[in-house]
Amino acid sequence: MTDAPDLAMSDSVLPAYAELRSRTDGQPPGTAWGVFGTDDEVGTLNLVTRERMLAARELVVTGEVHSLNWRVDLPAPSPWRPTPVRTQVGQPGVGRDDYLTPFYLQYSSQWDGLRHIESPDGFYNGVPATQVDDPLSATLGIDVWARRGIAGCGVLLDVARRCEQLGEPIDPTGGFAITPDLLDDTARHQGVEIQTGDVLLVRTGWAGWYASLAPERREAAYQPDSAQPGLAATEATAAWLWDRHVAAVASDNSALETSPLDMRPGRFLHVRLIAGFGMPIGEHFWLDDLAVACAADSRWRFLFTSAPLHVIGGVGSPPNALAIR
Ligand code: UVW
Repeated sequence: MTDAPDLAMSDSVLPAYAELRSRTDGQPPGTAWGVFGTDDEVGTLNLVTRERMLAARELVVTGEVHSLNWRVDLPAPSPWRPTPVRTQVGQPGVGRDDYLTPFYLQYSSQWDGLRHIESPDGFYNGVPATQVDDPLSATLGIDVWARRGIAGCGVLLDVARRCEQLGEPIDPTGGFAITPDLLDDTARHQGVEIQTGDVLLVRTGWAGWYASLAPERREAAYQPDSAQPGLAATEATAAWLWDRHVAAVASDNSALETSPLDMRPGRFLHVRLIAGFGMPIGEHFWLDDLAVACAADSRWRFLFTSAPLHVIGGVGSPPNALAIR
């Protein structure tokens, strides 16, 4: 928490999305550029303050720890990145080392950092592409979050479970779009409130379904054009996330938003969240075990911790995320 402000930013200081949308101060409408400072490289993680971390202590009741990291080699094969293979080396009688090849930092469970996505106006806070692509520059690197660490309140919205209860289970191959109304309905039904600075986890059920497939069926199940459930890739979703002032949002699918991705201007949620708000997006988080535990005692809030890898100038990172209840 070395870089965290001492006190929570007063919530009244944060503009509503409607204000971001209609801003006329020279910054792109719909972005949060400048809200956390013109040179800020932390983004919405600024909202995870010491005060909120202290509040998160109250959420630890039973001491259960749930790792939210999926196996580093799942999903496999991926249509986007080569699967890491572990090689063990060493000296018999002495010890062993091992390494992954290749080690894409955004293979399995991952944070998409602020260097991941470029908007037509540049990267988060107006950082130009030339700076992100300059090998001598680490601006917006994942190392900023690594040094800070992420520790605060987490909240799970188990949308997959809610849809089952409604008698309309989510088809993991159908591209179902989770709307703000459904997020609100899920929260209401769980009796939980999203609070400023929360790390929001959204369970679609995709990773659990994928993991249940026999290995020989997985390649067909995950193709570049495969449909997956996810957040509706709309401005309304971005507005909902901003107006709840979540610090980060993660899910158990491949892209947080619905797949296949629509990268046309205005249709790609990644751009609004990462480049626009400076909001970390988590993907391929393993949420099934946590969801079972939360449903068992109806407690959906927990202490959330994540230690991104300290890769200078990194674009993304495994989250090393834990939910502690
Ligand atoms: C996918 O790999 C689908 O998304 P991202 O590039 O955000 O990891």
